[in-house]
Amino acid sequence: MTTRQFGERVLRYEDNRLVRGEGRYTDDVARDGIDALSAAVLRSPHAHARITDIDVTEAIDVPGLVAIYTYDDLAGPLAAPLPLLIPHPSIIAGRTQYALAKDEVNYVGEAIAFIVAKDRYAAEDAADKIAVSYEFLPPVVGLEQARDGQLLVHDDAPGNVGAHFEQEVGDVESAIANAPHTLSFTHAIERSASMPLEGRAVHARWDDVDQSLRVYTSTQASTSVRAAIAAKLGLDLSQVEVIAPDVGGGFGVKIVHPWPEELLVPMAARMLGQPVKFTEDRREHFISAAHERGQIHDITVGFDDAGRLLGLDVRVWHDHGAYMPYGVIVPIITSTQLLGPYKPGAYRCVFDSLYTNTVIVTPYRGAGRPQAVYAMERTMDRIADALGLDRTTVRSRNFIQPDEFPYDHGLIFQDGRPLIYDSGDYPKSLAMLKDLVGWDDFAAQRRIAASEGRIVGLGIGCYVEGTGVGPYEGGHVQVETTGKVKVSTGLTSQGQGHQTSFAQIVADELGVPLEDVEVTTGDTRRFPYAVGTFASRAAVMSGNAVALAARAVRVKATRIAADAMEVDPNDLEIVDGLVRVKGSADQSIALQTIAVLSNPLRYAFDDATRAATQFAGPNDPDAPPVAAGEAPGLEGREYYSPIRSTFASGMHAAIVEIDPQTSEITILKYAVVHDCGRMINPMIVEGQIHGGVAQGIGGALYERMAYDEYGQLQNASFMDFLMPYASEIPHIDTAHLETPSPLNPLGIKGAGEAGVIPVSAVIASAIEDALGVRISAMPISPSELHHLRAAAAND
Ligand code: MCN
Repeated sequence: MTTRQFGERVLRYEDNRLVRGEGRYTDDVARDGIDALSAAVLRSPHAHARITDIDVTEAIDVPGLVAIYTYDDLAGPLAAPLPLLIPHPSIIAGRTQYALAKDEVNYVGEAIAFIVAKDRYAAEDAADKIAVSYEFLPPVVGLEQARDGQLLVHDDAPGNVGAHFEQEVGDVESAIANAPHTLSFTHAIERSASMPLEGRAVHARWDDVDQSLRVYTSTQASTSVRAAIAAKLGLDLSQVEVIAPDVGGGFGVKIVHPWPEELLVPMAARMLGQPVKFTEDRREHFISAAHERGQIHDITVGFDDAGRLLGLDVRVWHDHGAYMPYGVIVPIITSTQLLGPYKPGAYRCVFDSLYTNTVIVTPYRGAGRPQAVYAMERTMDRIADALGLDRTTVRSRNFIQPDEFPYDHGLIFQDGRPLIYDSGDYPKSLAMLKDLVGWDDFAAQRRIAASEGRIVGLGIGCYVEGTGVGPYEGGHVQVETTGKVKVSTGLTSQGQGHQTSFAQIVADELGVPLEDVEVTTGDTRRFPYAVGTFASRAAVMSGNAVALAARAVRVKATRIAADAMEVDPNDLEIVDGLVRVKGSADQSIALQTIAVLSNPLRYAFDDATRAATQFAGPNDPDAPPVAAGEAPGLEGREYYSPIRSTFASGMHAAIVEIDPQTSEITILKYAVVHDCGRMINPMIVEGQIHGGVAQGIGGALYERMAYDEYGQLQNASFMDFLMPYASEIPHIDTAHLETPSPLNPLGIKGAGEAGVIPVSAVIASAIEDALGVRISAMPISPSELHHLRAAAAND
């Protein structure tokens, strides 16, 4: 009997190959027989300068050099700036960079020249010999300087404001003016970045006979990269194939499409008629990929004696670096998703998105939500402090209740649609979390710890997260004549376990064993139309699409089987890979046989399959015909488009210990309650959450981009940019609540970003609880905490 796979803790079958070192990443593609030329990029050493001259005279003599490209070599659409991917009415001055700097550079790391040589050594030697003359301009570094507006990044962005946005629900000013209690404070979060193990990499080959490009790239969105390459190189889509082979992590940074290198490598491959590849090094990743998180939030809140919100006024200052390829998606998410599980009374959010002479900002796992949750949850803690209430009491008094769904905040979401929560049970999540972390027993634990001279604190953070954003994703399911089921979907995997979870869905829909299902992602040859992997959308979007495609296959299989067995299709069921008359194991026909029957040519020519199908070929009068208008083959292709996003939610709590002497922060316990609707694979969901929490701990305690006043990144290596090791990550207790989404057939909500979202809020809450200090900026290091304690002691 085939067991049900949906909801099972199935081991990820893609991992076996990867942990054996048998993964095939973009940089490995060059080993396929033909040696690729190697590319290096000459990057700006200055944060802000005009380029007055580029002299390649000395570089062209470097042995092994093949070509040097600068802006002047870019032709047609490639000479125009890169696209602004998500336009938005709030954008006042939307600047994007050129594939190679035209006449100015706006951050250290901006690409100036693209050098192709027989190997990377020669390419870098030649890059060293290119002489660029600059006229220096003063850089704008950090939000304070950008806000000040004395110096400008771009002349056409006065005050460095790239975008300004306001949303208001109710009358915030009078709500706050009439509130019995008000508080005002500022919270800031510093810049950080995703650090996938595999950096960006591109490999391209031009086929002169077919006049076509094949591009391998380490991306989260191969179909979008394909569209960008075709548009920028003036090719038809049908002339470009983009394949994301194994991708060693993305975490958001690889959604950007296209990176300059994703255009320059194919351009060079086409011009030179030879394969070309580029693989960035870690320093390049720091200084020329993307960052996120840098925001300041000024908050004023009005509330009643019970701690209920009456009005919330939030002013956000967002640092989006030198350009805005993704528009204002990050601050829009902050401003619309800040409310989390709460009813705010009146709400106003105003943001300014500011240019600085630093690396561009694009969504990084969580995308604006860690900042939003940090601002909101710190507000909740302050209200609790002000009224002397338990922090969970204040939260629960403001929760949207289970009978209030669908809940409409009256806000417009980043996709231009109303922000409506579909389902959830926040009071139940909180009750589960309190049990899991031992909230009510903590006072006793604290007393025991104090008697031992130890300082401990308990923190909490709650969030709601829009997931599964549209517009669409597709799935293709085909039963092969071998009986194997091939599934493909266009979005790309970077380690999320899509192969296993999509196989689980299809195995159930077709009643076949899991091991017979093989899933391909991220290959435009297999599936040309797709959007990409971001915004925790794959499970909702492609999960439902492959389910719909499998259902289409089931309908077709049932029709063919009904014809072959001369029964009513309504009397048939699919069990264990057989289409059979309900309840009768004797009258059945294997899916594999149906796959053969669905292609009449095949059984006309092949004795073995004729024997298996018991028909003498398509001319056999008893053979089931292919229905008029029906395509041959046992396959289905379907697309899924959601009405709107579905809202996952969760609550985290942590117990921290602070070293009385050194102020070192140790996380003793971490607890998560998470609701992503129906889970396809709870083990994968937990893996996603645990990875996210680890990333969040990095953001809360260690990771920051340390720019100096000249716009030089001082910690652009793993020696200096601190990431937590396994030794810093505690055991994470996880419990699940499943409130199915009513918006999609499988009832799924996304899970891929959830873990990271509330961690800074939780850790700040726990440290404040331990020490009674106020934390207004994250991340926080032991030395910063030490100074805070000293300042508090002197007050
Ligand atoms: N899942 C499930 N049941 C659910 C929801 C999800 O079993 N109800 C499973 C899915 O089938 C999938 C995984 O959990 O295998 C994550 O699904 P989903 O929430 O749809 O997220 P995506 O697959 O769209 O992944 C994107 C998300 C984002 S936005 C970032 S950033 C991120 C992340 O996932 N980057 C990652 N997780 C990552 N994990 C790894 N290893 N590497 C990255 O780069």
